[in-house]
Amino acid sequence: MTKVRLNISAAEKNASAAEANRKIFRQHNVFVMNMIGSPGCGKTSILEYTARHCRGRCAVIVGDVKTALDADRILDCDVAAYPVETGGGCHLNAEHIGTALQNIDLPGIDYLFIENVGNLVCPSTFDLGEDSKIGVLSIPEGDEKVRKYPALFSRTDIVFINKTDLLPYCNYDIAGVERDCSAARAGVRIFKVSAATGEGLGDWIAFLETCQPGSGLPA
Ligand SMILES: Nc1nc2c(ncn2[C@@H]2O[C@H](COP(=O)(O)OP(=O)(O)OP(=O)(O)O)[C@@H](O)[C@H]2O)c(=O)[nH]1
Ligand SMILES: [Mg+2]
Repeated sequence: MTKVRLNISAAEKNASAAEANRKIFRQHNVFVMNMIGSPGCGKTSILEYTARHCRGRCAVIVGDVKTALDADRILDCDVAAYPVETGGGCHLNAEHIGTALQNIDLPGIDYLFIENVGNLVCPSTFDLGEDSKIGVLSIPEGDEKVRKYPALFSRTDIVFINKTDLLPYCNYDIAGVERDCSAARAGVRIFKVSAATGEGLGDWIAFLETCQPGSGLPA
């Protein structure tokens, strides 16, 4: 007797949609980064700076529970932005990305940035088909977040420590956070930045230029 399995788990469904996305990204030689951090840590602000730099070579998918406010901020930078409203969902999944891809001019871009829903937990374990996950921390959140949210920071190739302009007003052990990031993921690249002043973002852009589509992060 042949058994036919009628239902697949949500995890299996996501894994196969992520694999399909990855295939499309490889086909078009697009480098894809999935940005994850708390609500308000500065994801859109960093992406506005990045988008202005990569104008004409990038697109941004912006996930939010409700509204297209952040996607509009990217559009104001003259860069293609695709809002995904999860309608209550606390993270993007690979199917959201697959649907958004149908509208994106992939042959015309080198970089695709994904801003996930503001959350340090749920987006961590959902593969979207990306090349790299980016974690975003910000100074006023407190300096223990990397230790508290290991599922995310064990998967991030790149971490931003944002809002460095607020360091004088917060008791934040930035060297300790850098050590925590490296302990959570060996070889992680850390960028200490202020999206408000632009401090540190030049180093990020220089690094981004070395990320060749299709060949992953530089060694
Ligand atoms: N002082 C300071 N404020 C910043 C910095 N970066 C962002 N902000 C402010 O922080 C607030 C949130 O920034 P966003 O870029 O919207 O943060 P986000 O992570 O995209 O937020 P969600 O999409 O809601 O999760 C805004 O008022 C920004 O102006 C920074 O480097 N320094
Ligand atoms: Mg945002």
